[in-house]
Amino acid sequence: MTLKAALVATSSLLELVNTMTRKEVKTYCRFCHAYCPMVATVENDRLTALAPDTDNEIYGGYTCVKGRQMLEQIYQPERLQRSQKRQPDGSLEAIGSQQALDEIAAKLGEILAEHGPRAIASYNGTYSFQNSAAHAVARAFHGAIGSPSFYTSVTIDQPAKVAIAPTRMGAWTAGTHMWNDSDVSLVIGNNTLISHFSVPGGVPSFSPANALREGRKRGLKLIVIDPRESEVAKRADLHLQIKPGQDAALLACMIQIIIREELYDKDFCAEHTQGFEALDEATRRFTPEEVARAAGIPEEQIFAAARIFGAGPRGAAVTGTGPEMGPHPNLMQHLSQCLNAICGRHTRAGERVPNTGVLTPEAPVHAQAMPPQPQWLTEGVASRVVDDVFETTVLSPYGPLKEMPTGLMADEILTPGEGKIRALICVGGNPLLACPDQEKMHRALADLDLLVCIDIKESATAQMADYILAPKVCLEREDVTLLTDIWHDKPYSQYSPQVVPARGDEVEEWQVFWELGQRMELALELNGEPVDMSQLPPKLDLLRSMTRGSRVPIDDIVAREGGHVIDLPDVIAQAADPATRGYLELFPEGLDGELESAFADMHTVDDDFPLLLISRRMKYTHNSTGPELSLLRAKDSYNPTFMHSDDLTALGLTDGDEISVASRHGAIPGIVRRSDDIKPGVVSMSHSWGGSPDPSRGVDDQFREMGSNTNRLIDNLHQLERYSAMPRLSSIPVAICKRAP
Ligand SMILES: Nc1nc2c(c(=O)[nH]1)N[C@H]1C(S)=C(S)[C@@H](COP(=O)(O)OP(=O)(O)OC[C@H]3O[C@@H](n4cnc5c(=O)[nH]c(N)nc54)[C@H](O)[C@@H]3O)O[C@H]1N2
Ligand SMILES: Nc1nc2c(c(=O)[nH]1)N[C@H]1C(S)=C(S)[C@@H](COP(=O)(O)OP(=O)(O)OC[C@H]3O[C@@H](n4cnc5c(=O)[nH]c(N)nc54)[C@H](O)[C@@H]3O)O[C@H]1N2
Ligand code: SF4
Ligand SMILES: [Mo]
Repeated sequence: MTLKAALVATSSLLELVNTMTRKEVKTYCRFCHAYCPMVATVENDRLTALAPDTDNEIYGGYTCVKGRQMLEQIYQPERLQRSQKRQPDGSLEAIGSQQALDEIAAKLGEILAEHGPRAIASYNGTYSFQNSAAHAVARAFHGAIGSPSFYTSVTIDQPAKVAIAPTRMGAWTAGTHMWNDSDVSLVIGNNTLISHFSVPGGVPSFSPANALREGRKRGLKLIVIDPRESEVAKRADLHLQIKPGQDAALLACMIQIIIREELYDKDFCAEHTQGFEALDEATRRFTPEEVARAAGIPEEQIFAAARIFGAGPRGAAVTGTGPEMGPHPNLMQHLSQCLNAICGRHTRAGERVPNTGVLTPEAPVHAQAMPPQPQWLTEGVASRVVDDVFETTVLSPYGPLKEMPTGLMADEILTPGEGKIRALICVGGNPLLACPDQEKMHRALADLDLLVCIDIKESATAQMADYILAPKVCLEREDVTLLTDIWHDKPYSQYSPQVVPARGDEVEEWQVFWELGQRMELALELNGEPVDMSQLPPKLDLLRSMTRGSRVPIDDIVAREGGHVIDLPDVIAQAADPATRGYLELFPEGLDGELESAFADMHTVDDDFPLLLISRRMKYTHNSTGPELSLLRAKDSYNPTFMHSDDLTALGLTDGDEISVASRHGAIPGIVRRSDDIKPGVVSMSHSWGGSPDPSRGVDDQFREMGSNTNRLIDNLHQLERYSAMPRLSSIPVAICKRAP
């Protein structure tokens, strides 16, 4: 055989072997929380292609540009595949994961013995939510050592929604109207087309563009309140381009119009709510005339929004991060829920309950209010930093869960005394970029005796870590869609097996807590069951314990390939049970003071810092994940400072100018981008960009390459929200000027 013939024969043989080992695996994306189903092609244990799963009946083949970059993410040479240990000279050196865990456990043991359990903290960021076993095992570890220092990104996200409002007002057990059978949807600062994140009643997270088209065809009326003509606002029937931070005033005014024009549901209010008269009385001062002036929107639009929403008959008000991070979030969220309550936008007795979950425990559903639990706001472990702040009670399908407020985490590290945090395990999060007051967080992380990061890259936070543990990325591990279990309209679930094996010495997030627990001789418990501490349990065993008593056994989901709507009988809401029913509290303790303060804020202007900086999500990144991937990075290597052309003209700026953005707290460099979809007077920038503020890293000279961190502009203790300690992360008064060359 000639050499050429031999080569041809070898390559066709290789091709044949490849085809023989080529397989297609149904899986789902965990880049964001939408969990889009995908089909992965695997050849010789290597991922060679990723495509949308077009068979899926919920998503209809939807995926986005971020998810499609997972192929690059998994094989990127920069991705960490081995754990790293900080050396005395500051450099990192690879270390075996088992050795790293031995050393970390020994150090934690010392800290525990000397300073007690509260000194050991974990911060569970965005990607900790994406591993379906991570939170449960992290909580089990905290439980076993008795440490309350459990932090997540929820308390710097939307705690008013998940913790404060349901605690003060109570919650409707049978749920609120969903998008799919609504006549109207009132979307307050939530941009699902980019974020793929919403709550029931808003534009669904799953295949949002299709959902919007379907809604429009059905005649659903979409009202959007947003200072920016966001991607969702562009498709709205009515867009109220509000001045940031005036949402509470606007909602109070809409409530008044709905009451005055008798568009509310009198029977529902009489039967299921309390405090209606007080709410009516206290919102009267928010007149359409005054609110229109403060919010910078025409009076007619406020009337139109109230009337369309009031007409319903079905459909809910939902909120997103914009107003949840701005001024008066507890009040704003409460008023949005008051709109739903007074208009009775809840599932009634005899109606189908949208979805009670697949892997969630089965329980009868009554059309009634779960009563308010005001004691949850002031019980539990108290903050050592700020008076009257306690653990936050986050509601989950498994009951109330406690966590400490992340907005105060840096102070809990820096404040001396008993309970001072000395060790922090940071799971799939990047607090140095994500938390308010970046300089303070930098000082805090530097002050720790031990910082461990579980991260795919040397993030700004991981640059300060003593150990970085390399995790498996999603396609290298099995998971199940537990997080989204009750977010769908229909019972839907997907299990994904491991698609490709990890090639290095990667660990899973939950495994880290188990391994530490084993070395520290702890007894971990999941859902009341002891975890086998003698040898690393299979993940599926843990998932089985976590979902014990679920509507569908997890093994049934595991047995099915791909994601499916599960054929389950409809759950019909039963009549209220007189023994357990409660009332939705429309006027909880303290609301009058909050209304007063929102009223006083209607016309406040800071003359020195006359513009308002708001947050937004970007299409090509997920918080700080994405800029390391070539296609996503090619779109933008920095976070532009978006402004209206009127403001640019007034400031003598042009598109692309280098500027300085200053607040009362700090200043950052930026690059201006003209964007006439933004309300004049407003500046819109994405968070979690930039790098460490350590001057030696020269972040201020590299803003074109890595962007700027807006959290340098924010004081984490200024205007802290009551109960949640949620810092004001948006609606920040700023001034802008051209950057000195
Ligand atoms: N000013 C301002 N601040 C904000 C916000 C805002 O709008 N404005 N938004 C807030 C919100 S909503 C949130 S949720 C927080 C986000 O806060 P964080 O969750 O703390 O921040 P992320 O940037 O999402 O951090 C994700 C980290 O996980 C790593 N990672 C990526 N993939 C994986 C993986 O598969 N496994 C593991 N283990 N790690 C992985 C990334 O490299 C990155 O370092 O920020 C908050 N901060
Ligand atoms: N592509 C992408 N997707 C993401 C993320 C990402 O970084 N990138 N992050 C994920 C995370 S952590 C979260 S929490 C979700 C968040 O999901 P969303 O809450 O949908 O977040 P945004 O897309 O920023 O939409 C917030 C909207 O609020 C508007 N807004 C700002 N200030 C105000 C205000 O004062 N009042 C009103 N009414 N509106 C205001 C903004 O202009 C913006 O359009 O998205 C998730 N999905
Ligand atoms: S929307 Fe994009 S990033 Fe989110 S799960 Fe779907 S494909 Fe992944
Ligand atoms: Mo978030």
